[in-house]
Order: sequence, then C-alpha cells, then structure tokens
Amino acid sequence: MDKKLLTIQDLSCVGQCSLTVALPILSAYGIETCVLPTAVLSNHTMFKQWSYLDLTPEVDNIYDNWKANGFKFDAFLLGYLGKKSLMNLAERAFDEFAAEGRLIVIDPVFADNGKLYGGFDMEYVKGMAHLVRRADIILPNLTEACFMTGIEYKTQYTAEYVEEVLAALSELTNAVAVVTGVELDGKIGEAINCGGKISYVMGEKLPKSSHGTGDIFASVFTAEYLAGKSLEEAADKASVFVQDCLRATQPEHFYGVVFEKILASQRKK
Ligand code: PXL
Repeated sequence: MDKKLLTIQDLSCVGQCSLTVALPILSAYGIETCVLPTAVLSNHTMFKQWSYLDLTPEVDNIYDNWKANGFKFDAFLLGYLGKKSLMNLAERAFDEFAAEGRLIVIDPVFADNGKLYGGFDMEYVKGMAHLVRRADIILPNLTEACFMTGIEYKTQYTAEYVEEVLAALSELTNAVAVVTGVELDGKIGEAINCGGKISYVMGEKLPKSSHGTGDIFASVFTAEYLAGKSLEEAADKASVFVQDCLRATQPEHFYGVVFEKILASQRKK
C-alpha cells in the first residue's frame, strides 16, 4: 500500500505558507497527503491584518469519523498550530491514527530571528518543548531551538555553541534534530544530531530570506526522507529547493516565495 501522510497545520487562504505549501509539494512527490486544518486564516500573520477561525471545536467530530472509517497514517508532518490546546489534539492523532512504523516529523513553527511570532508566548514554547518528545524528527530553526532549550539566542557563534544547542535538544526528545538556519563560516544550513552523531549540511547564504520558506523546507525534507533519502541528502535537497525559490522570487513579492514555479520546473525535468 502506498504511504498516507497527515499534515496538521493551519490553512492560510493567502500567503504561500502552511497547508497551501505542504499540500502541493507533498502531492507533487506522489505522497497521498491528508490534512487536519487547525484554523482558517484570511492570510498569514505577517500581513497587516487577518481573520482567524479556530477549528479546534471541529476536531473531535473529524476524529470520530476517521475512527469509524478506520483511517491510519504512515507519516505525520506537524507545522504551525497557533494555539497550545491543539497540542493535545495532535497527540491524540499520533495515538489514535498512527499506522505501524509511522514517522512523526514536528516543525515547531513559533519564532525566527531571535523573536516569537505574533500571538505566541512562553506557555506555547513550553508546550512545544514537551510535544517534541513524540517526534522522530524535529525541524526547529535556531531561534526555536534556543527558546525550547532556554539557551540564549546568538547571531555570532561557533560550532561549539550549535552543538551545545543540539545537546540541550536531546534532553527534550530522542528525535533526530535538524536545526535550520545555522550560520557558520559565511555559509548557512542545517546542523543534524542523529543519536549523538552530528553532521552539517551547509550551503550558500543568499542576501534575502522570506516568509514560508520554513514550511517549504519541512515539506521537501519530509518528502525526500520518505522517498528513502538520508537525513543529510533530504536536508540538502530541501535547502537547495528553498534557495531556488528565493532566487526566483521578485523583491516586490514580499509575503512568500514562488515555490510553484520551482515545483513546475522540476516536473519538466
Ligand atoms: O510560515 C509559518 C506560518 C504558518 N501559518 C501562519 C503564520 C506563519 C508564520 O507567521 O502566520 C498563519
């Protein structure tokens, strides 16, 4: 049987992030992608205003019907939740709908560049630091890793500091940690800790960054890893994909990246 993946994150109607990124990317990789939309937003929260419909009250109903239909998922990709109460519901999904040998990937999605995203607080961070114990792979950026471990966020550091963060993460979870946005020697990439074996996947640092690239990284990484690539290969493919998206995006396209163009160009290859 082909693998079925459940991705748990919000649906931002406009903004090239979360479900509108995960669904097309994972599907393009040939993975049956099921969704648990945790909230519907008019657009993501980097625009000047947004609406937010919390779907928490509907989740019980969805789960009851999934149970009755006997659905099980081989992989889970968890992204932006936005509310701490949804963490219990995510755990219920892992408990009730996991197929044998399932993979759980958690991207914490609550902060970047040393700061929490709007609407998040330390209670949420604490909840996420607890939730990650359920993961097989976690994909925090350096800021999120620092918040979850209580280590001071720095912009200038050495590999020793990065490895201190990796060690602290391993106190929270046995999951493989793939820490993104690590900058060393003028390059940017991922620091990976797999059961104490540390590796780095470093690439070119582009002079720009954009919203939604973390969600793109998580989707490509998960798809490549499920397709049998190693952690390092999957991280490298995901980083290169994000870089291609950034290069293809015009500066006036300020709210996301044109990942659709990169997906489409890969299809033609
Ligand atoms: O890209 C992460 C993300 C997902 N969903 C919503 C967001 C953000 C980041 O701010 O606002 C609604």
